[in-house]
Amino acid sequence: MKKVLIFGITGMDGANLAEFLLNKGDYEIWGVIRRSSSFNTGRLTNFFDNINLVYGDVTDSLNVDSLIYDIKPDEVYMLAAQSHVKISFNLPLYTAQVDSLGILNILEGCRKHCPNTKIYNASTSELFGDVLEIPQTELTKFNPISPYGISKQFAFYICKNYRESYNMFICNGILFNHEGETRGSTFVTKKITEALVKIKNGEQEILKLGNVNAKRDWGYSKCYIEGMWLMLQQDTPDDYVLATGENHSIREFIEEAAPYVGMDIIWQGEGINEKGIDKNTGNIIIDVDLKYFRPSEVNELLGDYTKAKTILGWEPKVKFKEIVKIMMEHDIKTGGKSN
Ligand code: NAP
Ligand code: F7E
Repeated sequence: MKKVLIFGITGMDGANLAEFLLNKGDYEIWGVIRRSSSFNTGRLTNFFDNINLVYGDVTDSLNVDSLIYDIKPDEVYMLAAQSHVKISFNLPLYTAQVDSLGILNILEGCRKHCPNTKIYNASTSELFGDVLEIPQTELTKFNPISPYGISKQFAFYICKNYRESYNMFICNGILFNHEGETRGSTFVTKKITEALVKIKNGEQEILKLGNVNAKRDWGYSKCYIEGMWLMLQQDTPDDYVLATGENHSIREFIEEAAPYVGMDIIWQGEGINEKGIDKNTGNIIIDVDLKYFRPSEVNELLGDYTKAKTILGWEPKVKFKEIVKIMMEHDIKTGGKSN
C-alpha cells in the first residue's frame, strides 16, 4: 500500500481526493483535520471509518514536521488553505501565514525526513489576477491582485525552488475554479444554487450578490482531483494548468440554474441598482449589494489545458451546463442545506 497524506482533507477537494484514492484500492489514506468547536468532517461521512485522521495545522511547523516524520508518506497533497479570495482582504496576514508558509513547512518536513515523497501543491488561476494574456497557460505571466493570489504566488515559487534546488518531486497544479455538490456555501456557485432552492421553498426571500459580470472558467472538482493525481504519477515533476477552456459570467450561471426551480430570470436596472426578477412571478430574486464587491476584482479567467491534455492525457469531462445541473439537482434533493 502507498501512504498518502492529505492536508485539507475536510475541504471539497480533499474529501473528493480521499474518496478517489480509496477507490483505487492501493492507498493508505492519512488526513489532517483541525480542532474545531463544531463538526468539520461532514464531507468525510461516507468513508470516515476507512481513513486515518490526525489533528494538525499547516501553520504549526512542529506539528507538520512530526506528522511527516511519523507517517513518511509516498505522496502528499497540500490542499489546506484560507481559500476565500474576498476574505483574504479581511485577513491578509492570516492568509499569508496559511497559504504561503503552510507549504514551506511541508516542503521542509519532506526535505528532512522523506526527500523522495511526491508533493502536490494546490496552486490557482488567481495567480493570473488582472490577466496579461487570454487564454492563460503555464507560460502566462502572473499578476495576482489579492492577498490570496499573492500568498499563493509565494507557494508556487517556493515549490519550484525546492524542486530545482533539492531535486524533489513537486508539482504545482494551476487549477481554475472548480465546483461541485460539496462546494463551500460562500463561493458564488453554491451560494446561488442553495439560495435558489431555498427561495423556491419559501425559506429565503432574496439572494444578495456582488459583481455578476465577472467571468470564470468553471470546472468540476471530481475531474480536477484526477488531474492532481495524474501529475504525481509522471516520471518527472512539472506544473500544469487544469481548466475547461470556456468561461461564463455569474449572470449566466444564475440564468442556467434558475429553470431547475421553475424560474426564468430577467434583469432590470444597472450597476448596484440591478435586480434579477423571476419573469414567471414578477418577484425580485437577485439583488446586487455593494457588500459583496471586492477591493479589487479578477474580471475574467480563461484557461488553456493543452499541456495537461498532451502530457497527462487529462481532459475536463464535465463542463458548465452539466456542473449547474449536478449542483442544482443535488441542492433540490437536500433542500439547499449547507455542507
Ligand atoms: P476548501 O473547501 O476551502 O478547503 C480548504 C481546506 O483547508 C479545509 O479542509 C480546511 O479545513 C483546510 N485548512 C484551512 N486552513 C488550514 C490550516 N491552517 N491548517 C490545516 N488545514 C487548513 O478548499 P477547496 O475548494 O477544496 O480547495 C482546495 C485547495 O485548492 C485550496 O488550497 C485552494 O486554495 C485551492 N484551489 C481551489 C480552487 C477551487 O476552485 N476550488 C481553485 C484553485 C485552487 P477546515 O475544514 O477545518 O476549514
Ligand atoms: O467568486 C463573484 C466574485 O468566491 C467568483 C476559490 O476557490 O476560485 C475561487 O475563487 C466570482 C468573483 O471564487 C459574489 O466577485 C459575485 O468574481 O466563487 P468565488 P473565486 O474568487 O474566483 C479560485 C480559482 C481559487 O483559487 C479560490 O480558492 O463571483 N461574486 N457575487 C461573488 N463571489 C462570492 N463568493 N459571493 C458573492 O456574493
